[in-house]
Amino acid sequence: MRITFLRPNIGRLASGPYIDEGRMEPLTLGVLAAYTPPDVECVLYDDRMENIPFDEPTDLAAITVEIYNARRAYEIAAEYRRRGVPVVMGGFQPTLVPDECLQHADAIVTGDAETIWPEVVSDVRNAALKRRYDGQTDYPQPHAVMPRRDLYRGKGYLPVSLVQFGRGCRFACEFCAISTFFKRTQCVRPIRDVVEEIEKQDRRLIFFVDDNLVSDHARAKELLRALVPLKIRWVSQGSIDMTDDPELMDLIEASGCQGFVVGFESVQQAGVRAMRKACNLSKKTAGWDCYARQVEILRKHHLQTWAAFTLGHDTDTPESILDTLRFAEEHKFCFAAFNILMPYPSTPLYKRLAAEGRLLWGGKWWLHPEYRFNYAAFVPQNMTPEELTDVVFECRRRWNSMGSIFTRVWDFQTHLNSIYRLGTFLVYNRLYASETMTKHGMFFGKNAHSDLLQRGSS
Ligand code: B12
Ligand code: SF4
Repeated sequence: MRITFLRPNIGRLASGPYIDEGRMEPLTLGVLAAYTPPDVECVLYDDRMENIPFDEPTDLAAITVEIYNARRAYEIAAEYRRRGVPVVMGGFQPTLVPDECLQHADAIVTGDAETIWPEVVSDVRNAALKRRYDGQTDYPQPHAVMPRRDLYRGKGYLPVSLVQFGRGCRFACEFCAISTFFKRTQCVRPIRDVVEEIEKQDRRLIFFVDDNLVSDHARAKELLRALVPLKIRWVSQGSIDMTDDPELMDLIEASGCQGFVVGFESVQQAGVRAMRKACNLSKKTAGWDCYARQVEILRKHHLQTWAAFTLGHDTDTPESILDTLRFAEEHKFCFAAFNILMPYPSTPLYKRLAAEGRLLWGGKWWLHPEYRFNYAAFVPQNMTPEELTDVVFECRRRWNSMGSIFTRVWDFQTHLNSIYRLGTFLVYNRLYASETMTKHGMFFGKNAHSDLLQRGSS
């Protein structure tokens, strides 16, 4: 028996195909392959940079689907199903929008799949595949199973190993798909499993793909203490309330952290309150200092912060969005993501905007043939959708200019603290700047004329 694991690309540029130059190893598929019975042959194709050999014989196409690659995933599924190969989909889209995915797949798996995946494979073997499987695990990668990293070889991924400590987050930000998917909880692996996995790595640079590594400070500290002797460098995602805990910050630095993706989201206190981002409203700061105290603590620990913003909240105006750019430049962050606020299905934000009649693109922007990456997908309160798209693009354009990169590098606490950090700043700023500008306005899917929206909404 053979299973073909697939990671779909997002889409295509107006001028031709899009190849993701900053692609990372698809940990999801390496984990699934590891839970596949050993007598099954596993092959992996990554649509982000290689052609999928649809005619190669296989017994099952297993596709990981998130909202941005859903359109392309459905095209890939159609190719396999036309050839009589059953298709199973799993990931965020099948979990949060199951009915839509069921129209394009023979079966879906919702939630975490490690425990249920062997049953799916067995059902395929016995030609008894069910339509829906609801997965659940107490924690990621149970029984210390290690991802099949051999499947990544020769595919040109960035030289960083993806590892997970946990999944989920305890906060409840209005717009967040994580909070909806994991129901405001975080589950973590036994620390000895994480340490063992890192020790088996050739690489010393680790990306913990956790949604919020510091969701639970006490658990995070246990992990960090175990990381100190490993002498690795690592990056992850984390909420800014980490800066309220000096012991945690010391351990973060001592264990080799290079920086976090931090969701600042907005520079307006009213906006942060309205989106219910509790972790950004520090009780230790008297009044609103616009993260000044927290950023200083991150800098003191030499962290190269990737600041993430969601722009277009009801409190935002074009001017307040440009203030976000000024804030990011003033603090000389290493990287920044100026994201338009996106209504992800099943989130409280999506439901509210739908109830207020403010969703664009028929409410299914991810399927619309004319929707383009980084365009507004709802009617903002204080500007037109076009103005929102334009002002966010303006932030990206200015942030990624050579002038901005040159100005931001001058921070001896962070980017100029070591040759390694300077290298990170220069190499990845160039890469991300080029990727960000290339991807802007790309179309979803590969085929301009497929009628997925009609089918998706029927
Ligand atoms: C790491 C990561 C990235 C990395 C890329 C990783 C890579 N290999 O290329 C980076 C930082 C580059 C990135 C980029 C983006 N990401 Co991202 N990313 C993640 C993150 C944090 C972890 C993914 C991961 O590896 N998890 C570990 C694996 C083991 O878990 P898993 O993927 O959930 O898979 C399990 C189950 O879901 C299920 N499953 C998943 N697929 C399948 C398939 C089958 C067949 C089966 C049976 C089961 C199954 O089984 C697995 C084991 O239990 C997720 C959040 C998350 N918790 O998953 C967001 C997430 C997937 N990303 C998201 C987004 C929006 C993006 C971007 C679009 C951001 C942007 N605006 O540019 C981009 C572009 C993504 C793209 N399509 O190319 C969203 C998607 C939202 C949604 N509703 O779908 C998520 C959920 C984060 C969020 N805050 O909402 N991302
Ligand atoms: S802190 Fe981050 S991961 Fe947690 S709910 Fe808010 S946006 Fe989502």
